[in-house]
Amino acid sequence: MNKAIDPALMQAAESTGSTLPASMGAYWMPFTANRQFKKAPRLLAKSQGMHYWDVAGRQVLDAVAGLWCVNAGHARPRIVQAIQQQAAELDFAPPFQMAHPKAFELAERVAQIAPAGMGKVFFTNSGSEAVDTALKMAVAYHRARGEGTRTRLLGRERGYHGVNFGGISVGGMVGNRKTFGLAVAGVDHIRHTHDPARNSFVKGQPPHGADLADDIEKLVALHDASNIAAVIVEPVAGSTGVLIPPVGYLQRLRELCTKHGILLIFDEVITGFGRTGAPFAAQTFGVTPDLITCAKGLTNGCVPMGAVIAKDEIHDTFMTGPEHLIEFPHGYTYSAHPLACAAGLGTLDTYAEEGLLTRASGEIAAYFAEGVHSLKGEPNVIDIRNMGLVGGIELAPIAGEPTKRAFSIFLDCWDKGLLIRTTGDTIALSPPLIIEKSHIDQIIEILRGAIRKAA
Ligand code: PXG
Ligand code: PLP
Repeated sequence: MNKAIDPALMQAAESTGSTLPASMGAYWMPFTANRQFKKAPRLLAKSQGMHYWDVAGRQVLDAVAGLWCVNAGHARPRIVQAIQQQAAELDFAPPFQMAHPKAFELAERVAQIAPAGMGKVFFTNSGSEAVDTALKMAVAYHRARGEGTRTRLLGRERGYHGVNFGGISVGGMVGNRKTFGLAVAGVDHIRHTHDPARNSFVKGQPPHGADLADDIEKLVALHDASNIAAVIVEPVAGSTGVLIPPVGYLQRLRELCTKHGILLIFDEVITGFGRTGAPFAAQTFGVTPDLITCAKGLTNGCVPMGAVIAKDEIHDTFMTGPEHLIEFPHGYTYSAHPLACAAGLGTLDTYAEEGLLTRASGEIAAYFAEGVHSLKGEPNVIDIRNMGLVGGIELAPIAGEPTKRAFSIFLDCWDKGLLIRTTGDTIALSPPLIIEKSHIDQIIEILRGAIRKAA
């Protein structure tokens, strides 16, 4: 297919000085209905603060921080400058048996805001790579300490851990798994915590479901703890539709992992960098895992980067044996890329200067929660969930056509100048942490109209 751009869009773009591609045929788009999209493309041209502009010059309010990543808002000067300067100064540095100063600096800065005792940072280029790195680290750690039989991995139903083979194996979103064969062997899943019958329309953490963590005991009884390396969960599940952990659930997971010598991995790709009101959700919920995976907000989404943050003890376990040998045979060509490190430092400076990493625990989050929950009672709204600056609005699906209602709301919002995200029939909101009350009012008003229209 070598599809030309719609002439009307072409004309609108020309009037704003945007250059459109001559053809849309070659680009195979990720997680997109390619043929549908290319018939009516949504093309972005510019971003600033809380907004995007499309190629026709239309302003769009960004209620999802791009894709849960632009936590400090768009085109922030410190980050822009850092990237520009870095590109001119040192474009690439080989990461194996070589390094550059900013890699060490960024690792220190990340360790400073991580939970106490989690002082070691391994860089990747995405959340998916961070997840696969953490899973390999867990298995290798047990082997390094003489428990090489601990190779099994546990995930959770409805989990999203990126798209690489390790990530989809521990992940629990059937659409992302079912078409890709066997993937990684030796994986089991504990039950998810979504329980609308008992927990619907609860603000913040739902009261029921801590006992679901006890599924770990069942799997230990089945396989024996001596065969289990790690369990990975998102503290707040994002991609699957914003699932908030029940009161006591994460604490219970921690207890059981400690009891059985299983590593606890928090996948904080979405929750990391201030989304829940603290630098990491581990701090929001007062539960320290053994490994944290993160990405997105690490560089404000400006340059691809992810990381695994490890407990000192895990790192130190690898640092034995002859010093000339590579302790962890793993890494990416672009691990700790200079542009990403520069962007990360500019990002952390911006977060610190503006107090953004704790802003989602304050007044603005309370206002956001009120706004989101004010949609209760609108047609087809069957549940509303929130935490920090994350909101999930679940809709009753159109009979026999799941996802269609939510997607029609997405399209309607886009037409009205609002970018939201939908997954299944849940609308997810995760605005930049710089959001003000007037933006929240605007988001809720447009969304309310679109929900009514889709009834
Ligand atoms: N883990 C979690 C918890 C994530 O949310 C990843 C891993 C993978 O990160 P990368 O950088 O490889 O994409 C993510 C990514 C959505 C959506 O619609 C969310 C993500 C990705 C795509 C769509 O909510 N999160
Ligand atoms: N495939 C080939 C043939 C390679 O040489 C490399 C890296 O050198 C890779 C894959 C991995 O690429 P990356 O390090 O960017 O993940």
